Amino acid sequence: MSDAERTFVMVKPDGVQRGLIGEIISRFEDRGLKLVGAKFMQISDELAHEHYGEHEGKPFFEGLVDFITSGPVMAMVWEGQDATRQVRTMMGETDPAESDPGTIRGDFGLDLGRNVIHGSDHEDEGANEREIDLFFDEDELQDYERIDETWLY
Ligand code: RTP
Ligand code: MG
Repeated sequence: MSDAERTFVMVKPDGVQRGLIGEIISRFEDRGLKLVGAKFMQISDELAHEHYGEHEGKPFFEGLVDFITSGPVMAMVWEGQDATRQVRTMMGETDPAESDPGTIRGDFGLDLGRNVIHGSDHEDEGANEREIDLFFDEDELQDYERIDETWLY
């Protein structure tokens, strides 16, 4: 694989409560992306502020922090060619109303503030690595080959 990349993905509290973890993992597995890290966890107030730091000061920021800390999330790292962009395409737009059917937000979301999933921004250089570092220690990420990799690349 020429440009293998790792990206950070998280099923948000609404996705967990609605029982969408398995569905979302299946979509990434089916696409050929490889799961290299996963953690079912509660985000602290401090971690939420750090993770969404780019939005600090915006009118929706405090609501966003309250929401992302309101229940457990499924934090994950997925690997594959151009993984950050692939995941963002599969997620749809920030606003579910603008997301095409077939995308995760287009299939499962209705509201901008309850949009089921987070993925690293592919237009923000290095956001994927920053977010992976924020949520995972190096020894929590697995190096292995998936048996179908020969046929994916
Ligand atoms: P995320 O970071 O959660 O994956 O979402 P995103 O990249 O698609 O969108 P971003 O611009 O990073 O915004 C982060 C989250 O803040 C909420 N939001 N509310 N105008 C608003 O009320 C507004 N804008 C953004 C969304 O829930 C979005 O996912
Ligand atoms: Mg974002």
